[in-house]
Amino acid sequence: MIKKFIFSLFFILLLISSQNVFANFLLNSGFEEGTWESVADFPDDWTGKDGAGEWYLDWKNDAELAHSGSKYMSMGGQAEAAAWMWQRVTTVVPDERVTFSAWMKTDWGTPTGYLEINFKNAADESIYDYKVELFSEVVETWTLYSISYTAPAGTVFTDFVMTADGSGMVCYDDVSAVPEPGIFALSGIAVIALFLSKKYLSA
Ligand SMILES: [Ca+2]
Repeated sequence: MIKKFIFSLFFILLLISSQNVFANFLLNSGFEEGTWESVADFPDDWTGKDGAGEWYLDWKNDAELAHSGSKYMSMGGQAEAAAWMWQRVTTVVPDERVTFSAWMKTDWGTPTGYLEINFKNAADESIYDYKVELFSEVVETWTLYSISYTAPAGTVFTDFVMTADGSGMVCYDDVSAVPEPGIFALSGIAVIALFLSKKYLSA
């Protein structure tokens, strides 16, 4: 019976973990999809500030240098120029805590790298912009950075933003935005476990 209980619990946990609760909100999170002919092209599903000038958003294609696959983003510029790109999702709900992560390093120079979660209302106005400076120095190897914040009341749109400024370029690859398993999900698992333990252990 114990065996059966453990099997059932395992199956339920598997079922829960396969649901949206733990899924990445972001599409094309490794920047591999899209038509690439030069660094001036742009990966599918992302929007960015791009154009001529002292700042750059380069979609690089080099399997030796990418964190995964062959493509990654390199952004920043000269002097205090800033560059950023983002993906908007509508799947984050108020009171949900989300973690935004990215593998980052510097391409050249000593730029400042940021991750930012901009929570917006139905009118596309920012309710709260959580922007965190992660480094302002040379980062030679791919390093995983994460920030977490709880979506405020009224959140309808959530923009997950990668930003770089200062002097130099920051590389980004394999980004993710995942909800933390909330109290509701955890208590659900506890209730199921209790139910199964009563059912099987008392049998
Ligand atoms: Ca990649």
